[in-house]
Amino acid sequence: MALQPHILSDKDGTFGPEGGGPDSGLLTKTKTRTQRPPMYKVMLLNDDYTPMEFVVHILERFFGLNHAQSFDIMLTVHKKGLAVVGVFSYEIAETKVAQVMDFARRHQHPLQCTMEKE
Ligand code: TYC
Repeated sequence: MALQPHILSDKDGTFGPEGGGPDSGLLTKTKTRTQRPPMYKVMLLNDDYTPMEFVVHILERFFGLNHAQSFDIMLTVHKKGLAVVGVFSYEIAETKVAQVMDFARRHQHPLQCTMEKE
């Protein structure tokens, strides 16, 4: 009568070679989602005192915009109250805001620049 080798069965495949048991040689893949860093909108706010040319100069100097782009954005702020002038990583946005606020303060203009998570 033949022996019944049931104790060696591997119905669930745990012990390979196709299963994922110890030393089976199979690699398990873990899907890792890469998170993009949050981005921040930098905005200029309108006021009644800062000269238009000063705002245009700020946009050219700190945001790398040409004169026409700068004039357009300045006019949008003037008419609508505020406008987004660029979208940056946290550190870059923080630096732009600080540069604008410092430059405006040194020229004694009340211009306000803020940032907000997108
Ligand atoms: N409103 C200002 C004026 O009439 C011009 C201005 C534009 C001020 C944009 C601030 O962010 C600003 N002189």
